Amino acid sequence: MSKLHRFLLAAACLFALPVLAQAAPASLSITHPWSRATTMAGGNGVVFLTIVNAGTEADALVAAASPVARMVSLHRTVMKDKIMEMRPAKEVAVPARGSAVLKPGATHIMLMGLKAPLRQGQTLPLTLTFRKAGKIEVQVPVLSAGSDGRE
Ligand SMILES: [Cu+2]
Repeated sequence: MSKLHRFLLAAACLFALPVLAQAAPASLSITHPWSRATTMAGGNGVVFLTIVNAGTEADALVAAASPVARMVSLHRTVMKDKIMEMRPAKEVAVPARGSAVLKPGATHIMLMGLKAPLRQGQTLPLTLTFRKAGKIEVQVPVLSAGSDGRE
């Protein structure tokens, strides 16, 4: 192999990498992410969003992380004796050619132990980990404390 060939191969690899990285998570997209403002540091925050799967294979959200909280958990809300309770969810299923809606009163992402209060108007970075699609980064707008997500 000539020196020129080696150089061309190396150059081709350099250019090929970003293209591959973009092509991987194409079937999943995140729409309408939002969070609510909080009043105190050390409290908990919540994130809602919709995961749309345009692909023909089912996937699942298995973890979430954000630098704004000490721990991030997947939660679901259940009614027990007419009282709303939150339970950890191992994963959130995303059906093939379907979607998973995380919304108030149902499945949500809990930001446990906020390092600073979430302020209306800021955005927080969130990394979602899917079993098949891997990691997807989302920027989550923080709405008012009492928001229902429609503002
Ligand atoms: Cu919760």
